[in-house]
Amino acid sequence: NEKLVDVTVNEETGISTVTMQRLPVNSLNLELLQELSTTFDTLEKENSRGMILTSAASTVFSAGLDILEMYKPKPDRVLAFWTALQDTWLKLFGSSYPTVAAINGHSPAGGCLLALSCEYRIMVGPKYTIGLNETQLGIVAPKWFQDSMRNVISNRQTELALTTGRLFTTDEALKVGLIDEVATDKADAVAKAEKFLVGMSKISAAARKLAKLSSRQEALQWLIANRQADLKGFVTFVNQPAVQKGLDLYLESLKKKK
Ligand code: CO8
Repeated sequence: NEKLVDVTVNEETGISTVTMQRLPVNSLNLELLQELSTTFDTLEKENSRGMILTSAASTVFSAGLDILEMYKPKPDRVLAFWTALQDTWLKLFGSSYPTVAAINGHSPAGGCLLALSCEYRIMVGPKYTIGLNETQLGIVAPKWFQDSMRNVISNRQTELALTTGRLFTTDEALKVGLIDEVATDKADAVAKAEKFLVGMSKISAAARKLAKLSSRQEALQWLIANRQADLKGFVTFVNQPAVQKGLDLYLESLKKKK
């Protein structure tokens, strides 16, 4: 079994690079989410000095949730799938260790969620796009997706981005604050991420962790308190005939692009 996530640790700096490698587009299926979740557990347990999240695909960071997990879903699997997504987010968004997304390609929907959950974003420009585009697919980003964006850009910009389902180009994302830096290529993005994390290592780990978590606590607490309702809401939602029809059409449109 090929691993869907590669982890390398720089012995000198202690920084881990976590590379999603579910080609071609790192769509988040149950197995990829479980591997990410386990990886984040390990980093937490080992008191990681910092993590860079990136992609092995050449033009895509992550295409978001695997639509095939939502299309004609099997009852047990869809429960495990959404639970794994909740777990992954709780661990990444609430990690003690510092996190940077080196966004080396397109990053729609769930891909954007992963990037937003990190503390710092560096994106390769100029031709890729990032955003929570769910409304363009006729679905609504769950509250904790929205909260993740609201933790990064203003409430006003979040509402505008969510209602329009906007995908931002690298430059647009920089302008609004959705990303922090632009890079010329993946190597440049990773180098900039390392620089950010090495800078972080000069700051008290306990103080930075508390500062991070106080900014994120409300969003984390909401999901922890509402996990079951959120899960039930998702399962009910995806099983609606109109939603299934929409996913069917969307899958067709992705295929027809060719
Ligand atoms: N899931 C499953 N398969 C996918 C996905 C996906 N998200 N994205 C792409 N694929 C497949 C394509 O169908 C294609 O398959 P095939 O080779 O069999 O035809 C293959 O991956 C390659 O895709 P492309 O040819 O489109 O690759 P490109 O490099 O041209 O484009 C993109 C890459 C830009 C990422 C493009 O594939 C794309 O836009 N994908 C869809 C992205 C998207 O809209 N994702 C949204 C998923 S929904 C989500 O994440 C949050 C939902 C929250 C649910 C809330 C409910 C309450």
